[in-house]
Amino acid sequence: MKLSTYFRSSASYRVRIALGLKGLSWEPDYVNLPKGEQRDADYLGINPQGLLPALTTDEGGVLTQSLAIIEYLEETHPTPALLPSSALIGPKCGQWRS
Ligand SMILES: N[C@@H](CCC(=O)N[C@@H](CS)C(=O)NCC(=O)O)C(=O)O
Repeated sequence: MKLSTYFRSSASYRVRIALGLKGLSWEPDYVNLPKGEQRDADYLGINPQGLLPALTTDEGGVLTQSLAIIEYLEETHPTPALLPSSALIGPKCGQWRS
């Protein structure tokens, strides 16, 4: 899978943390935000919103929005789990999402 990312993008960093915790390998697609590369036609073809991150799956699907990408990673690679399975503690972690 390929992650469109930039080192100073906090939303991309969330996804990189999840990929790292799950031990998944990924190919970087570096998009330089200060240079405005997120508005280049090539990147708008991946994410018309012009925002990072975007994940291109091995099947060629594209996901945007860091939390949606993380949910996809959790669904497709459930181990190790990112959230505790406890009925109370799992949703408590969700309280921190924004
Ligand atoms: N809610 C989105 C936020 C995406 C976002 O705002 N990304 C920033 C970088 S952290 C971006 O691409 N900014 C480029 C711009 O505003 O032109 C997510 O979680 O993925």
